Formats: sequence, C-alpha cells, structure tokens
Amino acid sequence: MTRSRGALRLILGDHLSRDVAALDGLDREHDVVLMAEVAEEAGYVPHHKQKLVFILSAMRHFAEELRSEGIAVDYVRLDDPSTSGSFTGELTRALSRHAVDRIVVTEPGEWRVRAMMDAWAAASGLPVDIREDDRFFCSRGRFARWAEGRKAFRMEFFYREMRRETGLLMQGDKPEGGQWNYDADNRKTLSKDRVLPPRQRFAPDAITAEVMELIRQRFPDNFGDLAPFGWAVTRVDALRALDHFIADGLPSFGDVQDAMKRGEPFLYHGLISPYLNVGLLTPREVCLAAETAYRRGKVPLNAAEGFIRQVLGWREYVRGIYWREMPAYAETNALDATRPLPWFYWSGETDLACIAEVVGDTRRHAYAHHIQRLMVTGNFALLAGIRPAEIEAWYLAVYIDAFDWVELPNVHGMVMFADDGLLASKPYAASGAYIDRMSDYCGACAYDPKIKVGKGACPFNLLYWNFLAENAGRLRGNPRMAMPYRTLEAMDPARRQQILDEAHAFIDTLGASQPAVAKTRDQLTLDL
Ligand code: FAD
Ligand code: DLZ
Ligand code: SF4
Repeated sequence: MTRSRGALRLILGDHLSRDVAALDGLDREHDVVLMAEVAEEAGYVPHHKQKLVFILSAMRHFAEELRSEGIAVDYVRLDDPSTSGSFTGELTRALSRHAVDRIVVTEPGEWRVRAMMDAWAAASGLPVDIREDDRFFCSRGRFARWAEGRKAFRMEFFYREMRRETGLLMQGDKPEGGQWNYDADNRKTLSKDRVLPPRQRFAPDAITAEVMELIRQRFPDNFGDLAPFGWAVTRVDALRALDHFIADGLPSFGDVQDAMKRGEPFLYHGLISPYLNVGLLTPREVCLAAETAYRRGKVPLNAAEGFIRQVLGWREYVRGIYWREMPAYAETNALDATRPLPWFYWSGETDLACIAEVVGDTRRHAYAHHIQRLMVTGNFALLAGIRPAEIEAWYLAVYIDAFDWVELPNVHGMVMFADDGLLASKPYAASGAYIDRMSDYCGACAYDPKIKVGKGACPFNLLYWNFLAENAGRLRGNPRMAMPYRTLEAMDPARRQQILDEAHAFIDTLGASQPAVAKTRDQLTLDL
C-alpha cells in the first residue's frame, strides 16, 4: 500500500479531551482518528457495569463530536465481529485500512499500556509519536525534579510548590488567608437534620441506552448495578455537573468532607473524578472554578482550599509517584500482607454495617467518597492484612473513576502502606472509634464500637491492636506510631492476649474471595 502523508491518531478511552496532545496539529484532509472498544480493556479487571457504560458511551459521544467537526474517525465497537480485542491488534488492523505514514498517540495512564505502545514502532515499521499527556499541572519531569534526593515524599510540600507555580489561592508569594492548609476546619460531623443537595443525574440518551444493553448482555456477572445510570458522558454535561457542584456542594465541601452517613454516599462531594480522569473536564478549569467562587464570596476559604488541595495536590502527587516508581512500585509488600480478600467485598454480605454500607453504595453507584474508601474498606484491608494485589484489583474494578495511575498509589501506598511509607508518613490505621465518630454506621451494626474485647466487640477494635502487634517490627520505630504502641505495651498482658486471640478467631471467619471474579495483579499478568 502506498503510504500518504497522513497520521493515524489513536485516542484511548481516557483521552477524551478535544485538546489532548494526540490531536495537536491534526490534518483533516489526511489524518484518521482511531478509537477502539477492546475486550482486553473491558476485561483486565471485572469492571463495574456503570464504569463500562460510562467509558464506552463517553467514547462514542466523543467520536461523534469529532465527526461533527469534519474529522475522519474510524471507530471499532466491542461487538464488531472482526475486532481483535486489543489495542495492538486494532492498531494493526487499522493500518491495513488506512494509508498513513505515522502513528500519533498520547502517553497512556497505565504502565501496562505504555509497554504495549513501546512495541508499536517495531511491529508496524512506522514512526510512533508518543506525546506527553499535558492535561496535568505537573509533568512527569517536573515531579521527578521535585522528588530528586528525597527519601520519602510528602504531599504537603509538593502541594505548596504547585500552589506557588500555578498562583492558585495565592496572595503574591503568600498563601491566601495566611495558611497553606485549612484541614483543621474540615473534620466536622454531620448534624442529623442537615438537608443535603440532590445529586445531579443525567438521563441516558440513545447512545448510552445502546451501550447499557451491550453491557447487560456481555457482562451480566460483573459487579454492580447497571441502572439507574446517571453519569454525564459528554463534556457539556460534565460542565453542568461541575457548575452544580460549585454552586451547591462546594460551599459545604470543607466542613464535613470526612463525614459518612447511611443512605447518603454523595454528601457535598464533587462527583467529578470520572470526568477529570477521562478528560471531559480539566484539572485547571475545576480548580479555577473553585477559586473564582471563593473570590466572589460564594464559598469559604476552607472549602475552596480543601478542594483545590485534592485536585492540585493529591491527584498530581499520586500520578507523579506512579510514573516515577512503576513498575517496581506495584510489587512491594512492606507489611508482608498475604491474606485473601474476603468475599464480602463483592457480595456486601457481612454483619459489619460500615462495610455493608460502603460496598452497597459502591454496587449501586460505582462510587464511594474518599473517607469511605480510605477508612472503611481500605482500613479493614490494612488491618486484616489483605494481600495488596487483591485489594488493588478490587478498587480498580469497582469505582467508576479507577485507572491504574490514580488507584494504585492510593491503595498500595495510602491504604496498604505496602510502599513502606514512600507516599504517606504512617498507615491510616484506625479502630471502630474513628468510624463511629465520623459516621452513623455503628448505630445499625451487630457490633459496638465502644466494646474493645469480648461479646459484641467491634472487629475494627480487635484488628487494630492485632495489626499493631503483627507489624511491630516494621512500625514500632515510626515516631508517628509511638503513642498507639505505648498504649499497646501498657495493656494488661492477659487482656492484650485475649484481644489478639479474638482478632485471629475473627480473621479465621473471613474466607476468601472467589478467584474467578476477584482477579489479582499476578493473575492478570498471566492472563494477558
Ligand atoms: P471530591 O471529594 O469531590 O474531591 C475532588 C477531586 O479531588 C476528586 O474528583 C479527585 O479528582 C481529586 N482527589 C481527591 N482525593 C484524591 C486522591 N487521593 N487521589 C487522586 N485524586 C484525588 N480517585 C480516583 O480518581 N480514582 C481512583 O481510582 C481512586 N481510588 C482511590 C482509592 C482509595 C483507597 C482512596 C482512599 C482514594 C481513591 N481515590 C481515587 C481518591 C478519591 O477517593 C476520589 O478521587 C474521590 O472519592 C472522587 O470523588 P469526588 O469527585 O466526589 O471527589
Ligand atoms: C477502562 C477502559 C475500558 C473498560 N475500555 C476501553 C476501551 O474499550 N477502549 C479504550 O480505548 N479504552 C478503554 N478503557 C480505558 C483504557 O483502559 C485506558 O486508556 C488505559 O487503562 C490507559 O490508561
Ligand atoms: Fe463498623 Fe465496628 Fe461500627 Fe460495626 S461497630 S459499623 S463494624 S466500626
């Protein structure tokens, strides 16, 4: 085939931004955009049904938007009988359909896919232009410079540099209001009579309805409810969701950011992570929207700062760590945690009311907010010593916003401390008292958070002390863990032994996840 001067521009399911690097310099006359729904991506973990609908529907809408601009889009559907099922296979097939002289792509959000891309030039015999994903505030190179020479990373210091560099919430070279961080104001509990803003829902259109039917047929056994589906799948609707959050959620976002309430998974949270992660919104525009609302007197500083810290700070920080540390990062297991993931992470069938509530929210919405993820399902996995790869595969599957670059550091580092403190200075381990303080979950539970041992003792209490005892060799010397270890050591030895015995008896009741559903990272590697 005679090659033209055109490029084949591959757009992945999380590259759905009109200004994504791979579309820079697009030549409408000669170039073709390739988008492919592939079985390999749909199957590397058993994704929540709403996550599959969200990504495929957003891809189809994005393809339509490009076509409406007169751009040639070659779109391969999941149910196309001739599909190869992989990015590499679809690229190869597309090269036989289009006479192009090069391949252009934006770097992916996942190490696994990057490794695939690196083989494409040799396989295709064409130059492959892998462009930096410049939709982030902090490039990989910039993060590497920040990290250089540091033994451990701390988000707070990274965040301050990002504030200075972007000028967000700055007064000259000083932070707005005189403090960098207003988290101390953000740990209030929810009063019972508080009226919460309704979640904004976007009714499925014909494209989404068609994808929902496809997912219903192809993935009937995947985790999660398919309907009702209320997520935005276009940029226009994602912007509406952002406006709704800034007006109705952000003013109270800070105060009760860490609170949890039965039947109310959304509270004042943004529900914007899926849009940011696939490219329907940009981190810059959401931070500017929050800053503008603050400067107009619509939201308090603690809310605007708290929100901007999540996006400008945490989100960029975990991405920096991912790309700097992978692929070795995923392999570490600093606490030697080896227990299997309990089946109730999938079924929600447990008498621990907090876990049942969070798994239920997750099943219904493909969503749980940060503290539910960190301090309920995450905390339990940490305390029970679950093997990191198993709990990581669960998070990657069940949340609509889960992509490796953001899920992995949050779970491996923040939740499981499997990176030996590279990301966080101490494990986020907590007993039932924390969950009781920050939620109303315990009121509906078979256990009592105030009972430490014996009949009715909250399993988080038993597991907490057992976790400290099991990991004393690793954690006793951590200055931030000194107080709990002093308490453990000051405990009456017979009582301590009773707690540890009851913790082990509880762990013995947990059972394992069913391997066919709950794939681990190792199994994934074997499968691919
Ligand atoms: P809000 O509470 O409104 O926060 C605003 C935004 O800040 C979010 O949309 C998100 O973009 C960003 N953000 C907040 N915290 C983090 C963080 N720790 N890391 C990265 N971005 C952050 N977020 C994902 O986007 N994908 C994931 O796969 C993911 N997995 C997580 C796993 C665990 C165990 C934990 C503890 C957190 C995880 N997070 C993940 C971070 C956070 O829980 C979600 O970003 C947030 O719940 C999304 O909901 P929201 O848009 O309502 O967030
Ligand atoms: C997550 C996902 C899914 C489920 N399906 C597709 C798909 O069919 N086609 C596609 O281009 N992307 C999909 N994605 C997103 C990719 O998994 C994502 O681009 C990689 O994980 C790299 O970040
Ligand atoms: Fe969870 Fe313990 Fe509270 Fe029950 S008592 S909801 S297990 S923290």
